[in-house]
Amino acid sequence: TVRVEEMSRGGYNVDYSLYLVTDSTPAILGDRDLVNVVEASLRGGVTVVQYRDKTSSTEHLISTARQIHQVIQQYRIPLLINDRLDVALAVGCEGVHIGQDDLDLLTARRLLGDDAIIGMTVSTIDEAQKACAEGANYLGIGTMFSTPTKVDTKTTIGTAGTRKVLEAISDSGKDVRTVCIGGINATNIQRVLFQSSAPSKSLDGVAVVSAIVAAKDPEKAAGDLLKLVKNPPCFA
Ligand code: TZP
Ligand code: MG
Repeated sequence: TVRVEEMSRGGYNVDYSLYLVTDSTPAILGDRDLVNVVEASLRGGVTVVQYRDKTSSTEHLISTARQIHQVIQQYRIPLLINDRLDVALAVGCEGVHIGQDDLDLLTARRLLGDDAIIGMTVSTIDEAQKACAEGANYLGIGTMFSTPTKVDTKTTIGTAGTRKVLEAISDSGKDVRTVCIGGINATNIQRVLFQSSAPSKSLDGVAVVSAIVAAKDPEKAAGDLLKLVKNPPCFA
């Protein structure tokens, strides 16, 4: 597999501005083809893709991840797999995203190696500090707002909670990247970025599912979101 230079060393140079998390359920994907939707979002400008599919067979996960990886390499951006290290290893993609209930970070690092990108979902300061100490490359902080996309969310932390997590990790001494996730769309994305960022540490980007995957035109949706992330307004 070709690991482009920008993605080595745990993805140090990865642009996290607009992080797409996929969803294959009919409620969000509809009857469209996931690989086509991902391709459209790449043309629109997403900067990271996480393949997240909680229901398909291992065989389907591996074949879909291979197809996405094939496409994404032309854009020189990373493909990460949700939960499934076995799928990431089988495909030879750039890394994984794990949650608090998945395989632990130190084990994931041992299995995937130093060059892999390993991200973790955190919703509290304790979880964030632990993930930093254990060498997460980035944190997915959330759930920001309640969202029909993930109904098993226990707590929503809002912009104030996200900001507290950012403040707490700003002195961890680790160069960890951060994105927020949950209920973020074109209407609230700029306010979310502005209100969540602490003086000592800003978010590096925003992760979305339905704002792109459920959009009528995923390419345009991604392009519009990217513009909003890259052109922060002045709220003062
Ligand atoms: N983790 C926390 S919220 C969420 C995940 C995977 C889903 C976010 O979906 P959406 O459609 O962007 O609100
Ligand atoms: Mg998980």
